[in-house]
Amino acid sequence: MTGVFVALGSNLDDPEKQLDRALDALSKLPGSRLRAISPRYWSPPWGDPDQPEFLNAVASLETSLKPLELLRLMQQIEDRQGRQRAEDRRWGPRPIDLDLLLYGEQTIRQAQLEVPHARMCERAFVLKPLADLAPQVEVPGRGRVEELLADLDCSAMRRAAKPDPTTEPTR
Ligand code: A4P
Ligand code: MG
Repeated sequence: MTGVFVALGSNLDDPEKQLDRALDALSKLPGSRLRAISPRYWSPPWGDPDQPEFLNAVASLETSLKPLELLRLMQQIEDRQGRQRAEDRRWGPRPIDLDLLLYGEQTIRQAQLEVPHARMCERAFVLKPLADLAPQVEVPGRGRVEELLADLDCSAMRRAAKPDPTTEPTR
């Protein structure tokens, strides 16, 4: 089994429910176990300002799936939740976005999959919930999560009222 971290983001069609649904689907992935879920945070849209705020969280899993198998199943979850892939609008609104942040300590550079996720270290809405779960974890080639987060501005992020994290932090 390999420890992996998945980022969840939603800004359409009831984001709280979208995250609930995606987390339920992640908990049912074959050969995998959902270990922990971070608190959720609201933040202004990054990259493309003309859209609603996002709700973000990070999930920690253990899996025996290979990286590309896991990515394919994550994309199935996005498709089931009505994700439309607008080719003309990068960083646009979506009911659910699942990004594979870290897959063990591996670095993967393939056409369909880049791990660590290419933009994760510039994004407080990714690093903050990741640091809630795993502050000491190393982003290969970049440094420890809590140190990377210290360089980012988290002032626009608001912790969602509910739900509280369901499990203990993992290291
Ligand atoms: N891909 C490569 N590496 C990965 C990976 N590690 N995880 C490929 C997931 N996918 C990966 O993804 C495009 C392609 O990336 C996939 O076909 C896959 O093979 P996508 O999900 O179809 O497209 P996307 O998500 O629109 O593109 P992108 O550039 O990944 O968008 P982002 O970076 O996810 O940005 N602001 C806030 N506050 N919170 C957000 O969550 N999200 C976005 C979306 C913009 N602004 C945001 C937020
Ligand atoms: Mg994505």
